[in-house]
Amino acid sequence: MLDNNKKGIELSMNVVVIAILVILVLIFVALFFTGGFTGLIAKLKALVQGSSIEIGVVQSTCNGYCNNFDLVTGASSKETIWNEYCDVKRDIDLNSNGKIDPGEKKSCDEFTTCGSIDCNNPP
Ligand SMILES: [Ca+2]
Repeated sequence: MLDNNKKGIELSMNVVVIAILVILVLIFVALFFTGGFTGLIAKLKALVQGSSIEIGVVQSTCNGYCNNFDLVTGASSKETIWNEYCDVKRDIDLNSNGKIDPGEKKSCDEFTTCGSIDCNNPP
């Protein structure tokens, strides 16, 4: 009696696992045909590489540098932040097509404003 119950539970577990797999496959097929696949790959790549191409995320990174510039003391720290803000080109998916097109590499000062960092004046 108890054994029968156990088998029933194992069976329904299998059904649940298979159902989840089928749903995943369907999602992949749907993405493939809607062209969302390339976007997804680009996003996964960005996730793995630790760099984001979402403009909102890059913006908050840049704003973080902006806020930290006034907080840090020491010339070398200020210089590092200045470089990150003014010099480093970041991948930003401006037209949200999931990949970096020509002209979508920008430094922070090209798409955010920062009162405390003057890119014409290195520290
Ligand atoms: Ca793009």
